[in-house]
Amino acid sequence: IETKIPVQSRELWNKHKVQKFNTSEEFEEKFISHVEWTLARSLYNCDDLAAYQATSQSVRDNLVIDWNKTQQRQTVRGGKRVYYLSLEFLMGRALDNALINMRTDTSAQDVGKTDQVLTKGNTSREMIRQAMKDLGFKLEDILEQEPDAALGNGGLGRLAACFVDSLATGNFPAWGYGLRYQYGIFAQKIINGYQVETPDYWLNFSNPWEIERAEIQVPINFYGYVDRTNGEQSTLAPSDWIGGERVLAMAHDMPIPGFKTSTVNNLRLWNAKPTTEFDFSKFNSGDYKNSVEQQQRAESITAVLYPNDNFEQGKELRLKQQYFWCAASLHDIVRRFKKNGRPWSEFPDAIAIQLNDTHPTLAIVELQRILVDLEKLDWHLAWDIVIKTFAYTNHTVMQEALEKWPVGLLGHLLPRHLEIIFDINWFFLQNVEKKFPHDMELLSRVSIIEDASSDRQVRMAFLAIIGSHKVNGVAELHSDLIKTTIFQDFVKIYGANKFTNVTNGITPRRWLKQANPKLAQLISETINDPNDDYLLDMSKLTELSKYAEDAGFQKKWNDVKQFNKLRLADLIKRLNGGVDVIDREHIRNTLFDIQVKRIHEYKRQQLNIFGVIHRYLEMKEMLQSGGSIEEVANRYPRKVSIFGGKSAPGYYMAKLIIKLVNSVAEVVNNDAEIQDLLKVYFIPDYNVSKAEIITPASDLSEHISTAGTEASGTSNMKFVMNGGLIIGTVDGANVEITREIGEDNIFLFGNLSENVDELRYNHQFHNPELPKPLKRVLDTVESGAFSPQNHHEFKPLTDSIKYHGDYYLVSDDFESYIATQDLVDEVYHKNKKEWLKKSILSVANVGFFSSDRCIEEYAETIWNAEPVKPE
Ligand code: CR1
Repeated sequence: IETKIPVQSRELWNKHKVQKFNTSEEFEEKFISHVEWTLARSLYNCDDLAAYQATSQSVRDNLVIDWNKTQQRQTVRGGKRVYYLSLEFLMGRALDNALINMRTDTSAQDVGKTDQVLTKGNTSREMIRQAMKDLGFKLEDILEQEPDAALGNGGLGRLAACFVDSLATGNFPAWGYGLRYQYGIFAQKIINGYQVETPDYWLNFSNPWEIERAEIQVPINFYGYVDRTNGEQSTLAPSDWIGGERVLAMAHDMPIPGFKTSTVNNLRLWNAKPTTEFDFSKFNSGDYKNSVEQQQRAESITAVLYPNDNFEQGKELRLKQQYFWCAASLHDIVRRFKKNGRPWSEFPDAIAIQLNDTHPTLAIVELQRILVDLEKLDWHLAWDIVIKTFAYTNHTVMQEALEKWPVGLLGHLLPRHLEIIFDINWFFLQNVEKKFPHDMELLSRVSIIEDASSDRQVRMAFLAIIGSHKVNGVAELHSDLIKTTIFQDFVKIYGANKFTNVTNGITPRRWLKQANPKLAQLISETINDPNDDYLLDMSKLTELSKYAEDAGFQKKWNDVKQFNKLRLADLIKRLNGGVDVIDREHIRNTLFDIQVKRIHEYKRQQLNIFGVIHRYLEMKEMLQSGGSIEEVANRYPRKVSIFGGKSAPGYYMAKLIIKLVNSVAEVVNNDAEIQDLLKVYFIPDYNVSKAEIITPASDLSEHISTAGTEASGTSNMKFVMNGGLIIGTVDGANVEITREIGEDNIFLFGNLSENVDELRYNHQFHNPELPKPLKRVLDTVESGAFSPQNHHEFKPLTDSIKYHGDYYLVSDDFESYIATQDLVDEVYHKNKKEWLKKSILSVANVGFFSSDRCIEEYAETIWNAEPVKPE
């Protein structure tokens, strides 16, 4: 590798080579020097926050050493690099994860000899817990100081976070590229039962996990015009884009440690800042203040994450974010490639770029622009390189989430890119015309430019398909659906091989080892895997099947669950102002029924809460008709129904669902007659770190989307990995979960996706009668039982089912849902052994859903990339 240090000086460099800390003593020394030098504090004013900062800085120092070595190794070996472009990375906290993943240079046996505290394959974490204790701190309290890096909305962003973990663990030379938003997803407060958004200024206390790369600043242009005064008329020829506004993209790097490997990869996040250039001609002296203000505007580009999940708003600033990020990332990728001096034709052998949904589709256009306008490649040679480089993952079939940008807006912001898009479209339509002559309908259906008479729009998904060599969905059902619905015509044009499936996965390091240390310990003891190798090879979990019916093992298994339920009960008490919601005495016989995810009509939290209301009404009716509380408890045994999740700030119906849950909680939780047999609680501000407490505590979790609407879901996998059972529809990855763990171990209900169209049609034209139990629920809601001040409060919710076509088919699935909930009660309360057996078998067979498997599939079938392993 190149260096400017003369040969005779290198010895000195090597003599003073930095070292990782390997023992607790070395860690303590580091910690204290960071307290003193980095934080300018001391023994006398080091609080938990300072201790968190100093610990993180120390751990980061270790990671940086491996980070540097990893980058050098990857450069020297020159394998294919993978770039994962995602507008969202929902990372959560970094410290605990780093402690689990981090390697020190001392092997377990060496440390053992010097009497260090060591347990089961978790060297650095246990070592640091002890060292922190010796220094006067409690590791758990220190970890709590870290704010979540919440740079994402939901599943799509968390998937990207799991992927970077698995990429590093699998030793792939892979970087993530994203934006460094100053404000992540808003913090959710619940006031009078309603969601209120407050800003998440997560960088408040500075972020020890980021390395500011002040030297990496990429100029990014917007607006302006295209110049072809060199006599060229064709838009296919190299053209000059004279930008009208310029900002700088500055890199911030986050080290991503792999598990049980010294590979540390990079997550590069871009921050927008003003340029230091100054256009004197535009400003006379009097305009000085205005010109500074205009420069200041640059920062707004990366100020805030758009808080929508599965919904696109079409705002100009969002398009600016997308281009800013694509242009900066591609500039960086191309610069790195050019250092090798390889010919352009080898670009796709050196680089694979994965597009996480259509948000980075402009990267396709930007690469074409770089190759044609700046590198002067022939249009068609360039386009061939582009297609071979990119691949696109689709994450949704929901119409309102499919990105389209008005031609006018795109052309104003990015005039040259619009020309290129038109040319891409022209060549594409030529080919279609050749293959299917005179099929005008087809041409207009597949055109990148949607030609609605009033405003023309650029269809980003079509552009992404045309500019990629592979397109994948995120679960089998979803990948089949995109081929038969939204992308049907493209299957006809390209053939089915361009379309493939990679079922989503989750990282077992965070979602099992970190979130559920008790279960992880029980597993490693039981399958005799003291070094936690199962976290890399999840097929080892099948060993657990042997003990599925073993009474002694079942007891241990159940004890872990009870521990985790108590942990959640504590969290809920804290969030509830110190007042307990859950009766701890009966916690062993209380079914924890949890639905946590973004609030969305398609995810059907309304179905869940209507089910709760139904249960409550049934209980009340039994009592009123003379039943005893014992009889009620026998029919409707103890249950706590837990909700959590954020609504998009502008999503009225979702916000109303939150209010309904809280209003029902108010009534049910205060009804002395039912004696704590039913409780309802909405956990405010659901996020990654709360998910780590919530997920291990579920007995049952709900994944009940209208069939065909949830592309995959990933929390379903997390709950199963933690021994929770699922009630769910035949949708997304529920289908493969059923296949893997066995249909006896999951509670499926509801209509199938192939019947959805017919059912919707039926609602539209025949207005079918509501099932009786649902009618009673809706009548009760409309009577004001949960909104005594305002009987009409929830009318939009009941109306959408009664009068507006029940688009999400709540009425069609309601009876099947409550019947299945009865079955759940039956097994949980009358046959606990059976329940525990199901729980154990679920975990035993969950291995397929490790994101490591997922990344291997991408590497093999889409990227053609290989690991670069440390020696
Ligand atoms: C889907 O709704 C899926 C994640 C990750 C979401 C969810 O079912 O698990 O993606 N889609 O693949 C999305 O955010 C924009 O689309």
